[in-house]
Amino acid sequence: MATGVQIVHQTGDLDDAGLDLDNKTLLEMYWQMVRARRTDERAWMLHRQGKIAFHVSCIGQEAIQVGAAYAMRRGHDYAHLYYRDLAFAFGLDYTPAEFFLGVFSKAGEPSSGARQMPAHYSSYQRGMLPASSPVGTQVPQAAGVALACKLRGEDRVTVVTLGEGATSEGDFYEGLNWAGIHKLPLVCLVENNIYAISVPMSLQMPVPNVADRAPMFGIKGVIVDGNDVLASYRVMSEAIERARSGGGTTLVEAKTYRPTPHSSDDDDRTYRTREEVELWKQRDPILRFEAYLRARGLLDDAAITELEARVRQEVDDAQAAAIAAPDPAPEDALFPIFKE
Ligand SMILES: Cc1ncc(C[n+]2csc(CCOP(=O)(O)OP(=O)(O)O)c2C)c(N)n1
Ligand SMILES: [Mg+2]
Repeated sequence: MATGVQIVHQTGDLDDAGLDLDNKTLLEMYWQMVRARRTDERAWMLHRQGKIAFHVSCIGQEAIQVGAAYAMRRGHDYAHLYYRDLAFAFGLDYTPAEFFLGVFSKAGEPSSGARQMPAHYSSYQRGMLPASSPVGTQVPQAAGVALACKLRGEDRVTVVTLGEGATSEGDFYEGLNWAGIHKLPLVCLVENNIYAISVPMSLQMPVPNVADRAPMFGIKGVIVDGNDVLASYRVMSEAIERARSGGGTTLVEAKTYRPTPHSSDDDDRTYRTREEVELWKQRDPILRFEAYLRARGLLDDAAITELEARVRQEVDDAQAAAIAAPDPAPEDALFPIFKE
């Protein structure tokens, strides 16, 4: 297989040429992005009201996440997500109701029974592998899952995600080295939002692109505009198809940005200018997809008003249900982590 780095798409108008997405699916993807955005905004509000302890945001990164989720065979392929992947999780059928159980740490929370911090998206039924807090550890774990699929002769692909800062960890190198040697059915998606909390990318690596490292693992590297949902879908579909058909691992780098602070514990005014944040807000992935759908005649003001009302109702209901839900029972704290 040819290795090297391919730059597929730069910031610009969205383009659907050759994509297998019908109108219904396009509108569903838009809904998923708006649903994640409104859920996320509600979490920020609840935090500022002192009602929840912590939030880490997906805002600004919805396009690559929804594009990637829809490129997967959902329910068949495996996903090893990281904390910023709320929109990705929704794309894999995770719900706002489950998200709010997490931020309120209530019984029935599906990822870990509310034992972990929020945003550790996991779901056995949906093939979402258990998330760990140390960044980067998911890469060798996902490589192991991909190896197991290969040894069993299954046609399942594993998609693992992380931030560009997490690629400074040894786990990233070990996992992708293994994936390259064994031509694993793995897609490693790096959501490059330029910052690892306060540390800019230039202090994490001396190369301009994360994907520049792909050739050293003997795998293909691809760079995509991660704020363009259609380009993201296209690149992820190709990488997943390559993995499924025996072509091995791809390192996909999605260029994106988080306009919010790193988490509810961060003050981003200490390390970046407001002008920079405003510039990226003009490349907002939802606004860009909306412009495309309007130009295609698939969306208008009335449809947006209806969709926003529907999303708001779901978010309101999910929040209310989580507040009303019981706390986990104290005796459940250690089980099933330790066997009785
Ligand atoms: C091994 C390890 N070191 C440090 C941390 C603390 N930490 C949590 S998130 C984060 C920044 C990660 O940045 P990046 O990978 O770029 O992802 P982003 O948050 O920007 O999406 C750090 C340093 C951690 N969780 N694990
Ligand atoms: Mg980052």
